[in-house]
Amino acid sequence: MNAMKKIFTTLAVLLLLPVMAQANYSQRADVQEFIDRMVEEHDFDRALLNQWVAKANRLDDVLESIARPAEKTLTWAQYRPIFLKEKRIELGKAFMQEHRELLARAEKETGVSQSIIAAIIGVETYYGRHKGKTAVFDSLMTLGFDYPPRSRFFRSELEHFLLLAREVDLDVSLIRGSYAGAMGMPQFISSSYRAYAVDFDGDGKRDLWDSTADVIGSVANYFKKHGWQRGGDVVQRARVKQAPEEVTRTKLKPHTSIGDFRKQGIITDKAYADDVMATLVTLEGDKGIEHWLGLENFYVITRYNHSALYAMAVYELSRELEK
Ligand SMILES: [Ca+2]
Repeated sequence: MNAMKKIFTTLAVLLLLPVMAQANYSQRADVQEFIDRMVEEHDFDRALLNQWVAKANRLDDVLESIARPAEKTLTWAQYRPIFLKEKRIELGKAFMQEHRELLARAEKETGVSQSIIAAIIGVETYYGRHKGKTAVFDSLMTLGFDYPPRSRFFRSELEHFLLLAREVDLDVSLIRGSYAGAMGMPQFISSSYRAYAVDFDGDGKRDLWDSTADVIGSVANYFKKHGWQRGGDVVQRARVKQAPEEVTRTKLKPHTSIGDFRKQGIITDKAYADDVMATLVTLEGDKGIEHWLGLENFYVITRYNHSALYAMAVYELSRELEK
């Protein structure tokens, strides 16, 4: 009797496993409300939405990743070597050489430096080599409906993703990307893809997977639309006569004039007009604390990824690519 019971229990567990992998999103009232809205506001087919949702998986590794992004857990000394490796620099120089005409045209039209465009693509996906393996629909369902701290944002991205799929003809169930739903060579999230991607090779499609031209044009357009200043600096190393009273978290947006920083004993070798705005960037480097002044273009890079470390990595890689 006990043996039989054990067999039945084992069988029940085996049968339940596939069910447990499914999240049963279809049964949930908040998911049904979302479907109602997609049908009413955007004229989606309810049966099709229900089909997708019924097959959606809850991805626990996505929930783990979102809770500890590298930018929030690493110091500059730990973060920098990930992106400033010899191989990434070498491949970046080859990328710039191969696509020099497209990069030159993008810079001419938008003012965004060629090396910054290449560095972004290098940091995001190793120049298109690592575009992400997570099913975007599953990750956005998971984050939209099982991650309360940012459910509003990710439900909105899910809405954009479905609209994008309709606009540029993507298969919702096949598209893969990062754990947070970033896609293609430049890792655009759905709302950015819809708002900033451009058709730079003129074939009538905005393809951020297979058209390097569209990718280069779209990254440049993203920066232009976020206020990139042609020829403007990103950051300058600063010397600090007396250490600031407290090391505060870096504010990404320039908030203090260079003149006021000078009065506080924070100076750069390069001379700027007193009224140029900057932000103090304090980093834990491998040789101790580093101080930098971030200018407007530093802030623009953080519109791509809201992190001072990210902007510094893109900047330093871009400098290497110019050598
Ligand atoms: Ca195109």
